[in-house]
Amino acid sequence: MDPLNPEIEGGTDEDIQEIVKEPSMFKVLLLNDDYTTMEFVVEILMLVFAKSLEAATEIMLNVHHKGIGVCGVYPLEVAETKIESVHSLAKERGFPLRCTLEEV
Ligand code: TYC
Repeated sequence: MDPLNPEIEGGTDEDIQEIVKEPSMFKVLLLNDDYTTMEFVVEILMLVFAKSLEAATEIMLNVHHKGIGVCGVYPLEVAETKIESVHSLAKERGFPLRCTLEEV
């Protein structure tokens, strides 16, 4: 089956559906820990996820109380790049802050 010509090349309905589907989106999830400062988490949310001070504070407090929370929803490569930025900035500052992703 030629992915560029699924109908002509005899692709199944499933093949065709897969090809025309919107790209998958991924939630970036922030994890709580006992060592990263609240100020640093807010800074990260503003810098990496373009949140306002108010939105960043709300997300940070939600993660602090519940253990996990959503920073945003992005295509895979964008989500992965944001996670790398978080981990590298946290490492630079000596914080164990972690985040992960989950398909929507
Ligand atoms: N629990 C941290 C503290 O009390 C703050 C914190 C919030 C850490 C959110 C990580 O994703 C996090 N200093």
